[in-house]
Amino acid sequence: MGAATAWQLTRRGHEVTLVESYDIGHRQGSSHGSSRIVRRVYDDPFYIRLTGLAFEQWRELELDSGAELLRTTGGLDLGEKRDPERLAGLLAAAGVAHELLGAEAARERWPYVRITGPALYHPQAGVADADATVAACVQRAVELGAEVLTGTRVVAVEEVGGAQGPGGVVVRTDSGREIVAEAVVVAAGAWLPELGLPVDLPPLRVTQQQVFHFPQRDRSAVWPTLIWDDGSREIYALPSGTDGGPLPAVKVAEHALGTPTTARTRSGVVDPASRKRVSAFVADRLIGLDPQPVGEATCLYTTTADEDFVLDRHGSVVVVSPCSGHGAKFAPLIGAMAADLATGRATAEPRFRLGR
Ligand code: PYC
Repeated sequence: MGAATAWQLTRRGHEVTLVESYDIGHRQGSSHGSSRIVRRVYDDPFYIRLTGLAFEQWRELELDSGAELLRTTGGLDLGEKRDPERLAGLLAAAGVAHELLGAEAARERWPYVRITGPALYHPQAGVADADATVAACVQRAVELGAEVLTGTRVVAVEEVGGAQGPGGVVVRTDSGREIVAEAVVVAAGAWLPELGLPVDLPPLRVTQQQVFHFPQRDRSAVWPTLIWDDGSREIYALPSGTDGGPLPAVKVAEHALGTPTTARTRSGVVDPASRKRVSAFVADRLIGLDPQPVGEATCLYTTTADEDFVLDRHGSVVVVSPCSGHGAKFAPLIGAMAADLATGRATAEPRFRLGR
């Protein structure tokens, strides 16, 4: 989200300094890896509309950077609790192309998935390469004049003239460098509570999550993205990209059931119980995959009580990106919204306010 904001601000002609504690592409947060789901389906018209705006921004980023960041695969929504029929109604109301299939027709079309109920398919879904997206945003921001300070930790953010004034901020870093700016955009995800910002944050739950990569039995099969919620578990799956190794693989994970932690103390060790549950799901439902994972990784979710994002401005501080595990698909759009807040072009969307 920080890289996307830097890209959006520099292309509008603003002077930007990007400060990163680690290196670009590090694995200490929520943005690493080669695959994230992009989709139109949500059980909420507000987010369905936002996904449409996000796809427009993805196209702009691909055009501007010349990088291919999205791969269209189509997406399936399955399971009683996910309720494909209800979701189809919401997509129809929003004018989003989709098909609702019965179990038999769906099994015929995707024989490598054991589908036993209605299936919602929408063709616009696909996979974003998260690592390539961060790299493209940073590269374009640098080409457009941004300065990038990596390996540089922010130790304090101080409002000039207090939180009420439009006085700007001083950002102090562990290298001794101080950056004076009209506004600072803090997109620190799980690290946000650690920063001691002069802002009241809402309650945030940081969890360590894990993902697993399973090899495809049929290397030529084109897998859609999948979200499957049968009431007992919510599983998502998507083509792995390069993280799955040299042969085609599918990334599968549990959306909920992460381990509560903090950015500083997380173990980075995969929960074996999650590996067992996900492998059992693969053996039972994703029958076109070998249920023995060939790769795995951990990452962090930072989740608000209502699972909406935080994207708001307090004084000269713009807070972005507790994204509750569903923000990646919006990255270039969130960058644009953060840029609007930082430059005073817009006020916060009520659902994304700090004090909602
Ligand atoms: O928002 O599509 C999503 C998603 C999938 C896994 C985590 N978030």
